[in-house]
Amino acid sequence: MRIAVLNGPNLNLLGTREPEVYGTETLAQIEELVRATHQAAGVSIDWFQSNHEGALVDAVQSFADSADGLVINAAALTHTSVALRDALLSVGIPFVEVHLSNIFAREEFRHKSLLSDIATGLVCGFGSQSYVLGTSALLSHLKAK
Ligand code: CA2
Repeated sequence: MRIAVLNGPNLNLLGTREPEVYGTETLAQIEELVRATHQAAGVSIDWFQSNHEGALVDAVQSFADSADGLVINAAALTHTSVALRDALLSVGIPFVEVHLSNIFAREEFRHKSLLSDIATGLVCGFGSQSYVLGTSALLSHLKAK
């Protein structure tokens, strides 16, 4: 099984600022946690982060024929990006939306996601565990198919 985990703008800053909202772990530490979680099962994981919308669209397209599923924390693009939504629709592979914070308990503009209604599922509010839960749920979903 091969999955890709895609991360959007500013997530490269994790662990350096706003620890009260996003925790103290860096994105590299979250990547290690996710890799360690699925290592024994022999899951292949591609990990990607970009601050650029087009680069994320390119990444989604690039995994169309090579990944069984995607996990995506699109960060602020979650709330704005029709391009990312269209890319995810066009590749047609299952994806799980994840967020560190509970987007529904924050400012109103974060309550709307352009991705949730086309996602297989959504995990938010559990910090780095959102990634562990999201990747685990995606793998269970893919195995059951
Ligand atoms: O909770 C999440 O995972 C978010 O996707 C994070 C995004 C935010 O725009 C979404 O509404 C919810 C923000 C990512 C920015 O990450 C930072 C990390 C450290 C310091 C500053 C920003």
